[in-house]
Amino acid sequence: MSHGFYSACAEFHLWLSWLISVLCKFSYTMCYSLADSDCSPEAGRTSLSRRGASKTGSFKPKNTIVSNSPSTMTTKRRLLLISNSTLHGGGYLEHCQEHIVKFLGKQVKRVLFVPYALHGRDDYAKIARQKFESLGYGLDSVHEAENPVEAVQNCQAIFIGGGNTFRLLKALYDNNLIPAIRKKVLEDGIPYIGSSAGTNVATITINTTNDMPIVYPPSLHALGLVPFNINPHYLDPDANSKHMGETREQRITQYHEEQDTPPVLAIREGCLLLVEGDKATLLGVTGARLFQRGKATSEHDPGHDFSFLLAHS
Ligand SMILES: *[C@@H]1O[C@H](CO)[C@@H](O)[C@H](O)[C@H]1NC(C)=O
Ligand SMILES: CC(=O)N[C@H]1CO[C@H](CO)[C@@H](O)[C@@H]1O
Repeated sequence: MSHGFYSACAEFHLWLSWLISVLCKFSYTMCYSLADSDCSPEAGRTSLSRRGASKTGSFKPKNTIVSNSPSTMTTKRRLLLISNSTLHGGGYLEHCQEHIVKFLGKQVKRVLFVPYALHGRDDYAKIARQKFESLGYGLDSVHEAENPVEAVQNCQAIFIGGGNTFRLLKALYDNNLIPAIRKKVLEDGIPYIGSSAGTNVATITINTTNDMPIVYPPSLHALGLVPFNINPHYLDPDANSKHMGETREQRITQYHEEQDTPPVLAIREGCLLLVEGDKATLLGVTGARLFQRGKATSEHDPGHDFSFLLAHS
C-alpha cells in the first residue's frame, strides 16, 4: 500500500518536472529565438521562406504567434519609413509632417512612441510629444507604461524614433515587444512610423545600419515588416573627400558579397518609403539608390514604385 503510494508520488514528481522543463524550454524559445532565423524573413512574405527553410532545427514562432497567411497580413500592413527626423534647416519631423498626418488619418487619436534608441527617454518622449500634439495627436511613450506589451496591444498607431539601432533593437527584445509589434502591424493593420533606427528595425535585419554596436541585442533580425533591408541617411560617395574610410556604397556592396543577402534600399535624408499592403512608394524630396546582390545599382526619384521589393525572393 505505502509502496504503491510512494511510487505514485515518484511518478507524479517525474511527470511534474518533465512538464516544467517543457514549459521552460518553450517560453525560452519563444522569447529568444523569436526573430532569430525564420521569423523575420517571412514577415512580409512567403517568398522568403526558402531562405528560412534552409536553416535547420529552428523554431518557427510565426505559426504560433503570428499568422503567416499572406493575404491577411500583406493587405493590412501600413508603414511610413523615414530616413531622418531632421532635414538640414528644419525642425523635428518637419520635412515629413504632412506625410505623417495624411498617413495617420482621422481614425488615429493617439500614437504610441518608442524612445528606446536614445538614452534619455524622458527628454526624447517630450520632443516627440510636442511634435505630435502640434499635429493634433496625443502621444504615449512606451517607456512610461507599466506593461509595455499591453501598451502595444492597445495602441492605435506606433512611432519608433531614431538613435542607436543596436540599443533600440536590444530594448525591443528585452521588453518582449517584437512579437507584439509584429502582430499589431501585420495582423491588426495599425499604422507604423519609423524614423532612422526606427526604419532599420522595421526591416528584415539591422545588418545595414550605420550605427556602432554599442550594446549586444540577442539577434540582428528585426521586426521583418518588409522582406528587404534599408540603409537610412544614405550618403553619396564624395569624390573630393580626403577621408580614407569606405564609402557607404562600398559597405553595402560588401554586404552583398555575402550569400543570400536581400536588396538594400538606400534612402537619402529627406526621403521616405510608404508601404500600404503590397504597394511601396518612395516619397519626399530626395531620391533613393537600390542595391541588389549580383545586379547593377539603380537610382530612383520620389514617386517610384518599389512594390516589387515586397515580393522579392
Ligand atoms: C545578418 O547578421 C546576422 C547575425 O545576427 C547573420 O546571421 C546574417 O547572416 C546576416 N545577414 C542576413 C542576410 O541576415
Ligand atoms: C545627417 C543628418 O541630417 N542627420 C540628422 C538626423 O536627425 C538627427 C536628430 O534629429 C540630427 O541630429 C542629425 O543631424
